[in-house]
Amino acid sequence: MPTARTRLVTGSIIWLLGLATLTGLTGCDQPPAPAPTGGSTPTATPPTAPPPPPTTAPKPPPVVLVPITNMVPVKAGTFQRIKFPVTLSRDFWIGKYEVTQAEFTEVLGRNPSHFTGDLSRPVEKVTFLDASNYCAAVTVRERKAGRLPDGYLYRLPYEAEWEYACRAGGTNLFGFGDDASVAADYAWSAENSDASTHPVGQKRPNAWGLHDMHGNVWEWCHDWFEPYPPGPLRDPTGPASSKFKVFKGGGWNQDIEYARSANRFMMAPSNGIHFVGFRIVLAQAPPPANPATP
Ligand SMILES: [Ca+2]
Repeated sequence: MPTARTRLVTGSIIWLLGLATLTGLTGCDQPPAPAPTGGSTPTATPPTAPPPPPTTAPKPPPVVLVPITNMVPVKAGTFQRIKFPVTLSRDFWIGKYEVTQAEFTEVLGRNPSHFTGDLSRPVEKVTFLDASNYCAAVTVRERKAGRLPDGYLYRLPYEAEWEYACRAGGTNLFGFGDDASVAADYAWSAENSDASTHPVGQKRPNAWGLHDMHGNVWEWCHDWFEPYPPGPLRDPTGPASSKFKVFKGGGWNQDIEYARSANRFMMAPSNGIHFVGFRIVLAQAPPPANPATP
């Protein structure tokens, strides 16, 4: 029979076990329940979207060179100028015709010519500066139009380029040979011009397809005028400075003998006269260096 003391001890043990159960003290290896946070309901965190790729402007398509109408490609090469060879190391383009009054007027908005009435005549009474400004304006226009890549430009021909194109591979006095009696087929000169310019391209072209290289109007070149350096030249661009600029090719006002490929004349760059015009070149820029020897 349990005694009263035994019943008291047994009852206390049962009471303590019940208390432990109610207060959660059922084992030290159970992790504590997480404490509620502010009473709010936990929510799932949405997955983070990957950052967008860095935005870069689309690359513009490369500019493809599109020469203006009537530019004739000329291959690099060598020609004989008096005693010495002159080498042009890079291809270029040159105008098939002298620049017309229509072209000049369209680009610069004025026509300085003496012989009016037909805009297909070559422009004349242009100063060297007028001619250079025309080339610069065409360069800007073509660049804006996306037809002229960086590194190319329109400009006046260097004297060596002009003579090389005029000779068209020949070694004669004229691009058409040495026989001046056939000159009337190729050139407007004092003998047949009736003291006037004529619309460009009416005479036969030279072997490279260029018209009026002899006659009609003389043509401004880029170079300052000085005697040529004695010796072979490679890509000559003329002296650094002088009083006068070169013009070439003869014109309506003078006999055909003055239109020889090698002949040259000169005038101050600020002067314009009614027998001097120009044609243009398209080439890589900057211009080639000017070493004294190849
Ligand atoms: Ca001419």
